Amino acid sequence: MAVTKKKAQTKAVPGKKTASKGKRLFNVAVVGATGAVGAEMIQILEERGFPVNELKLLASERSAGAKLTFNGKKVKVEELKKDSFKGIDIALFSPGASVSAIYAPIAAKAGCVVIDNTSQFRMDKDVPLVVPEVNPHAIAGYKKKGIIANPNCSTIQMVVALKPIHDVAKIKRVVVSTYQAASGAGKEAMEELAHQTADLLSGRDLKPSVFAHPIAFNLIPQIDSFLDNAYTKEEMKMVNETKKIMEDDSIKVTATTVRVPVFYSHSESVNIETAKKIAADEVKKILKKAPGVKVVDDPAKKAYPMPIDAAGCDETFVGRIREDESIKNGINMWIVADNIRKGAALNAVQIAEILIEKYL
Ligand code: NAP
Ligand code: 3JN
Repeated sequence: MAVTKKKAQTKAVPGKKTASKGKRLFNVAVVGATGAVGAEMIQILEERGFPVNELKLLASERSAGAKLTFNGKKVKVEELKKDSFKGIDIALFSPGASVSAIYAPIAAKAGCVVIDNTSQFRMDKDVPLVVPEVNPHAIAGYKKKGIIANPNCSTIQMVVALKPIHDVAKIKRVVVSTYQAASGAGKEAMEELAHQTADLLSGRDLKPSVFAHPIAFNLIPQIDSFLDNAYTKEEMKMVNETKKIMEDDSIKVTATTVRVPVFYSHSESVNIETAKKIAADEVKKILKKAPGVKVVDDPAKKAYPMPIDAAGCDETFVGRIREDESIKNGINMWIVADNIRKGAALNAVQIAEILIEKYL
């Protein structure tokens, strides 16, 4: 498949990176192991030396028997069943919300801690919604249901950049437009983009299947389904999840989410209005010190974050930082991150790292 993804870099992102001798090992299950997010979870567990004893790979009956590689060894994929979680300490879930709705509580009841990548539990008041750079303390709340929720990818990269600014200048309002990669819609969506690109250049008819419209050489201003208020679910996820993670219901957020013909990395144009005046240079200074953030902002050198540079990286890249001259206290910026890594799999593994270090 015609994807561009660099070798993963694992710098500047908080959390434990290597297991040292004598440390406890954990039995880990990856649910949705054959998907775009699941495959990245397996890779990140390996890259960061997560202290795994047994790795259990679970998917639907379609994939049962397939073999995936972890730490140089082949591991057989098993069909997800009610008794899949016996002896498991941590389960990383990404099989879709309807499957998590059934199996995450079963896994939690079997005694493991679930870190769920779907939207199923994100707004549940008894389930912490965590971005380690922003609200790691919230992980403590996992004990109520045995479940920790991973936010939506578009929310994660935005709050990593906004929280350090909020702490200094208090953000009153956020206006965000996203440019979301095809990988956010799963591995079949990436194949659709690749095939449509070839078909279009070869003069063949396009047959949309995952997306409602052709994605090659196009933009689709709809991600997920529409709600009664004319926003999409993806847009309202950004609104509601931002308030919960930042622990501030007063922040006003409005979003427009757009699918673009890019394989990896979501980009976001973000405008903020702050209570306290903050200059662009001060924002740059704050973000240069912020955990998990890399500032790429040198207009003279045409340096700004781009999806092809962020793919395969762990950091959230921020650039085009400038004052919004149309209002008193406004800042514009451009935020890019690998949606499958920081937007999903890496964030989940970082949560697991804090969990074993502080709570298990
Ligand atoms: P994907 O590439 O389509 O993979 C889906 C995975 O779920 C596959 O492993 C699939 O197994 C498995 N699965 C599907 N139905 C199942 C069932 N009934 N029982 C067990 N496993 C089942 O999708 P993806 O991109 O990895 O995303 C999966 C989910 O992760 C999404 O639906 C979403 O909830 C979440 N997600 C979250 C973010 C985020 O923003 N944090 C980003 C992307 C995705 P088979 O191969 O056997 O079909
Ligand atoms: O489209 C994207 O770029 C991100 C998609 C995330 C997603 C896709 C299908 C179902 C989600 C999510 O994480 O919110 C869900 C879901 O769990 O509802």
